[in-house]
Amino acid sequence: MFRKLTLSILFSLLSTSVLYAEVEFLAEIQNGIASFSSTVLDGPQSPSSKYSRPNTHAPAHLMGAHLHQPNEKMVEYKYMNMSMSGLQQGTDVLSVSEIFSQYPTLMVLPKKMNMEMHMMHYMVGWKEDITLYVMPTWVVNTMEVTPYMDNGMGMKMAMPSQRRTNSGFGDLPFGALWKIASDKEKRTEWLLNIGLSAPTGDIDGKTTSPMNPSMEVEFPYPMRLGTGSWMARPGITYTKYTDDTSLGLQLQTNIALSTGAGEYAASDKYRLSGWFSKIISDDRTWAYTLRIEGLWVSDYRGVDPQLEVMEMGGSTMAEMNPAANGAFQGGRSLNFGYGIIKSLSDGSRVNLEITHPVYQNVNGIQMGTGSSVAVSWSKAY
Ligand SMILES: [Cu+2]
Repeated sequence: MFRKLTLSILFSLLSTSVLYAEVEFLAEIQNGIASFSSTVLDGPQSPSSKYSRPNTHAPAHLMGAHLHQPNEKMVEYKYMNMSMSGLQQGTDVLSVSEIFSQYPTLMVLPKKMNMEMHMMHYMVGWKEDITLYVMPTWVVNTMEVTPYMDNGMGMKMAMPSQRRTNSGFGDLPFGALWKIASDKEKRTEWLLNIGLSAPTGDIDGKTTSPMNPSMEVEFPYPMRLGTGSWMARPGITYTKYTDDTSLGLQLQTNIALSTGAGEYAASDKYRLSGWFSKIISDDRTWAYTLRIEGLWVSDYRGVDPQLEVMEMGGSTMAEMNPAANGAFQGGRSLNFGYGIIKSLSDGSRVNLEITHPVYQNVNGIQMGTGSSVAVSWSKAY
């Protein structure tokens, strides 16, 4: 009885003191963070409070690199356009005859492709160190393909190229950005992105077969609007600020959690970015950004039976069109990015970045990636 009483008194004393310590600790951290954020985000030499410092935002292709104060919201419209053309294997650009000698069953070759995304990015500060976000995306994919006909003597003749477009809502990324560490003196912070994407993008869209206009076939993998699976999108970002510059390092991933409704899982993606940004105008409203990016993309897991099992005239779609082959989707690339960020007088920002590959190594036969543009307008309120 006595022991029980002592224990319960001890326990309640302990928990009270722990609770107190915790409250004090939290208050201290939050004060620290508040003063840190105001120094970091507005900068000691801001010309006027109506302009925000341009380079607290990452280059335009990235997200998940900044937080908002509790109850502060941000809306952003972002447009991205990526082009692809040419055909390569590994790092080599191949001619059509080289491709046919290696893959005699192919009948359709992609010529060029354009992937456009219109994104509405909404962020809201929830707690001092947690910001929530959601990013509905409208996707427009356009591909030009060239069908080939056998001339009966083992030669393939090119037919006129055809263009296909597939557009609609893509997958839905959402999640939380959590500041796990920050240093007021050194003006650094670490953000964790606890992100997911819901498979809201259509993967069953149909088009007419390039070889037979009276036949309907499903779009090949790169033309689909979504991945078909729930994706985990964990990321981690480190940033460091000085009065004029910011430095960032980010690992952002996109990993299929399971094979989705289409019986396949789309590529897992790992993107490692390092960037440098500097304010370049006296009024502190212009900044440039320089970025280097390493991208690693896996092939698809599993296969869509419509593309890789079902035969049409003795061949599957995957045997006739490299874009329908799940083993021809991955690769590695190294990209450079150049951008500018401009703060406007209403507190909003315009952010533009152009990237281009300096090295790319694709799995199987794929189009080479050309330049990519991302431009956004964002405003916090
Ligand atoms: Cu934001």
